[in-house]
Amino acid sequence: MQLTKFNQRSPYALNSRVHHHHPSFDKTQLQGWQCMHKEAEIPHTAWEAEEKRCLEMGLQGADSIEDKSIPTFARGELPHYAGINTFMKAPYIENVNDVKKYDAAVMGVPFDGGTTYRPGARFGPQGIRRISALYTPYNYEIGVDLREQMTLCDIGDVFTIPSNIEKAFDQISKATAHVFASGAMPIILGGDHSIGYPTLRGIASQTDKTIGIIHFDRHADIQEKDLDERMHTTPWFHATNLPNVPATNLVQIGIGGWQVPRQAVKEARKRNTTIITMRDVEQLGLDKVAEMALEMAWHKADAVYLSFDIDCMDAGFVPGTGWPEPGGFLPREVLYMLGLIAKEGLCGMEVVEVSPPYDTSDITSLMATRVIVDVLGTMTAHGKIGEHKKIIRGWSA
Ligand SMILES: [Mn+2]
Repeated sequence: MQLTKFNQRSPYALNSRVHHHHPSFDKTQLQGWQCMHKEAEIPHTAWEAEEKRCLEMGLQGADSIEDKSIPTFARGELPHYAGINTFMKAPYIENVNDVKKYDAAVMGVPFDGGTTYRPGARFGPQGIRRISALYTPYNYEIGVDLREQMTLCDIGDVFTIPSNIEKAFDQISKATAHVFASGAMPIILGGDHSIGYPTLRGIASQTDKTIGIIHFDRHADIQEKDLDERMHTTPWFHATNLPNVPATNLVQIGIGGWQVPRQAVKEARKRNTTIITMRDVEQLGLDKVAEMALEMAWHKADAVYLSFDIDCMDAGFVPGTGWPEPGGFLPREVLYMLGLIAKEGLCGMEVVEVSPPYDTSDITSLMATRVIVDVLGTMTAHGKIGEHKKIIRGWSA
């Protein structure tokens, strides 16, 4: 081997490499090592059942196919570019009465009649479902396989009324109440943020217990009306008027920038919600902010609902949204914080303001998918799936 003068001096040259045998170095301390070994403990039972079902329904593959688990017609998870997409190719519950058989149900709310700037969030559920097919149900770092450890279905979309906000709200509340009362945790794909009121109204109608809200957003969304209607800038005014959804349990994280209307600030002040800005997040750190948010949302509450506006992330990461605002969260910051919040349990969640017509390379829809699967993964890892059932009025398992 010929070494030039240059690479003899280079730290990358073979001769100059110094091996620092640090006495405290221990590769088993790496999360990477621990996760590698944890995977061995997760069963493959549900996967094997799916493979079997796919062969039965999709015909054994052609003779030349060496992998005998491959059917002729794509069924189930594989391949990720094929098939009819429900959320993560979860079973489609055509009969909504079957939803009770599942731990969690994805429900689309294709409504953007509450949008005051860019429309398009009515296509959010379709956009999110399409890119969600990219994912496997296993997560290396969380150490869970959703297919093996919980049951998820896709109940399809609510029949929303595009030109009538109040009728759409009534449909959304009825649908959310149905899913929640069945025992399945509602996972709601928006839709614009106006749906935050009817989704909570649906859940709150099925319990006598108190619900707190953790709300990720750049916008406060708590004024009474906007453009003379209950638009996507208003959900928390109306939700926190519900008797069992106190405003003092509303924690709003990431608020700031130039799109926070003064009437919203006035209302937040009057109702004593908790607003945490990006500056607060920078100064206090992610762990402390999550701890504070949990403390306030859960204060004398029996359950917490997560309302996640995709625009809480910096506009550069989420081009496909209704009201983009620079200066928000980085994806890995928000995903880390969601993990801290989800491990205490949630009674439902929504991801709103994904507008696929403005999206680029499905990046915004992919972020929304990621938010949902990280929450489900964390709840599964911490034994919180199904815990919300105890607040359902008249629930007996
Ligand atoms: Mn927003």
